[in-house]
Amino acid sequence: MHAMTEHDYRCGFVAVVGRPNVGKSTLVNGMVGRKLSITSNRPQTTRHRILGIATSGTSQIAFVDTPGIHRRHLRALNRYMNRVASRALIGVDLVIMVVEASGWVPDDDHILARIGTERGPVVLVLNKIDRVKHRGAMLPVLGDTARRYDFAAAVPVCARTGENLDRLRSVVEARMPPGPPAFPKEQLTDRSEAFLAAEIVREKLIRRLGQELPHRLTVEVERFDEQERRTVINVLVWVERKQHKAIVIGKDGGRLKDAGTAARLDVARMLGRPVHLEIWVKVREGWSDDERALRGLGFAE
Ligand SMILES: Nc1nc2c(ncn2[C@@H]2O[C@H](COP(=O)(O)OP(=O)(O)O)[C@@H](O)[C@H]2O)c(=O)[nH]1
Ligand SMILES: [Mg+2]
Repeated sequence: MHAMTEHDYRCGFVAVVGRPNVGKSTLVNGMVGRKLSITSNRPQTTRHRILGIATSGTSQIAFVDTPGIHRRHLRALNRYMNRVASRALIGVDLVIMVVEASGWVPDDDHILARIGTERGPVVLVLNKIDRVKHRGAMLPVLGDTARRYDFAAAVPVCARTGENLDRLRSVVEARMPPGPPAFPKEQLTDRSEAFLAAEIVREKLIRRLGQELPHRLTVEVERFDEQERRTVINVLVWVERKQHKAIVIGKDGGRLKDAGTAARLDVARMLGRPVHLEIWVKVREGWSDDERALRGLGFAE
């Protein structure tokens, strides 16, 4: 047996790509073992590039969570998200492409085409195996995907429960370049606590809204104040129309209150201390198709 030396350590960057809703953010959270990136079955849940850093005794792997690539309704916000998703591929050591285990769909071809061929190995993750009735049903899907691209590996997982993520970790780790850790070992992300808190507020709201409004809503931290006993956070929720504001607030303020309570509990758990959270909903007409408004709201590359 030989002792682990500095030369055996591996460190690298992995971009996680795929069409919207396949479970990219759930997967990154699972690999890090902490919820960093918000998830929902609504469109545009992930809008920014978010690093999830998984450090072990043998490796440090920085997973780059990305927005899904959008092909329709290209407002300024969608174009921003597409740029973020494309740039996330630059300089990574490996790409994880996530598809649903139930089978390849035409939009997956579009993602594959955007990955290109000069990005190093591409590992295919077949997610949501919990929805596949029996394992035998996976065989034709695996055969089909193998014909589409020379994937370095294909790993079926359930990101939601963590099933088979160990296997994925070793498949990825084996392909990371040797090198010392790039981040301190306790660092889990490149994002601030204020950013993560605002994202949690957005998650709680969009999970309580229909399919359309989540596009039209964004969050901004106005105050993040670490006091002696608690952290005081003020969040602004921006919508595009008066009617949207009424929907977000809900009857007798019920929806906002409910989302606020859920968000406060999650943020307090994340920070490990009590949180006082206030949320205001404001209208800013057309913010999602206005480059300048977007930059002011934190959509800057
Ligand atoms: N059944 C099932 N649902 C999952 C799994 N992974 C993610 N989901 C759900 O799929 C939806 C989209 O997940 P998300 O991580 O936000 O997808 P993203 O848009 O690719 O980042 C959410 O409702 C998740 O809870 C899984 O392994 N099984
Ligand atoms: Mg996501």
